[in-house]
Amino acid sequence: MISEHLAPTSELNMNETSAPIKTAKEELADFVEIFPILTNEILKELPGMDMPPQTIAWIEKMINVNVAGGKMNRGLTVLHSLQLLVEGRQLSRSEIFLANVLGWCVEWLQAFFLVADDIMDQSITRRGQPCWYRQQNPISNNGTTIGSIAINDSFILESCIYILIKKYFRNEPYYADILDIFHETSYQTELGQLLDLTTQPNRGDFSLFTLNTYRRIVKYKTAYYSFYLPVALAMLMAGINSTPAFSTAKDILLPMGEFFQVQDDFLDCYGSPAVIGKIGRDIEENKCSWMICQAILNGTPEQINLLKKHYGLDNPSDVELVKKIYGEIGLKKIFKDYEDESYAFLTSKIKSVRIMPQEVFIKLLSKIYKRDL
Ligand code: DMA
Ligand code: MG
Ligand code: MG
Ligand code: MG
Repeated sequence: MISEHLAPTSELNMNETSAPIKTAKEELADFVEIFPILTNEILKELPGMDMPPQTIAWIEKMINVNVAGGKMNRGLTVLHSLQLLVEGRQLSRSEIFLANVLGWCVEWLQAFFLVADDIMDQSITRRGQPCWYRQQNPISNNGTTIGSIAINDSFILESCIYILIKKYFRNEPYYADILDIFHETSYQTELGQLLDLTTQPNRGDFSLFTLNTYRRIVKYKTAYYSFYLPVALAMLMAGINSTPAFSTAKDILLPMGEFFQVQDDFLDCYGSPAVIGKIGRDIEENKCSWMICQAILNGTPEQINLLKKHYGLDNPSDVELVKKIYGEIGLKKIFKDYEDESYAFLTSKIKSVRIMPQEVFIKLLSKIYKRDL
């Protein structure tokens, strides 16, 4: 068992990371390498459950399309955090493998949410290809799409998490804790998606588009699963069981997740689809995005009235007008200032951490600061 670290860490230094045991490239290769092993764990149960070959092929394709091919930041964070939590001690091969299995479970969880999110957001592309629900149904002989079968596929992706956790962690002392945290995080994310989807229906009514509403949405829909979950899993693996350590982690990782979703909203408007792999739809979908909240806070009454008329319409000329007003209000500059402020805020918060290595948080922040995808 890895002992819980509670000693003060050295002065924060952005250029100083603990000696890498493997290069980032090798770490990524290790992570990617186990994906087919995990997929096979899922698939090999299916013949014994009397599933026909075409069903098994469906699930294989569905997993490959939706779980693989992302940035894998969330997945890699489990190993990176565990490595920093044990402070210099070299992890065993089996610890590395298990951390990466949990990392892939986070990626599976993300796939489960994204397949459903793209249906609910009526999105077009994801990771540079049509969203799963828009892809050709491989079984159909008349060109129909996967469509609403994707709803059930998202449930299957969720179930895979528990098959994998059971297979690899059943005998670990923290088995129940990781089950709990996956269940709790799923619920939090689902609540976030509900908040997101229920601020969307009343076009032309900006009364819900406030920063307070926004912050609640993104804490639940993004921050818990994307930032708190991977680090908390590493903490559980490291044998940390003090409530204050988890509270400290949450206190930093939830604001970091909020910052990440603000970037996502900015990129939805100004990111390049070729780079981010998805086509923005927040304006068309009348989303309570950070962009519209800031436009309302910074625009003139005339600009806000124009936005009320044109925001939330699935029509290129309305979208263009909204973006023109965003330009007039100077949202790019407002975002840049926000990014700098958030970075300073998070860095100073991290500097006050004593209960666990600050590097866990610095590493994550450095992965997302000034990202363009
Ligand atoms: C993402 O919100 C939240 C979840 C739970 C997937 P989003 O719809 O802004 O994400 P994306 O821009 O990737 O569709
Ligand atoms: Mg979406
Ligand atoms: Mg969404
Ligand atoms: Mg988005």
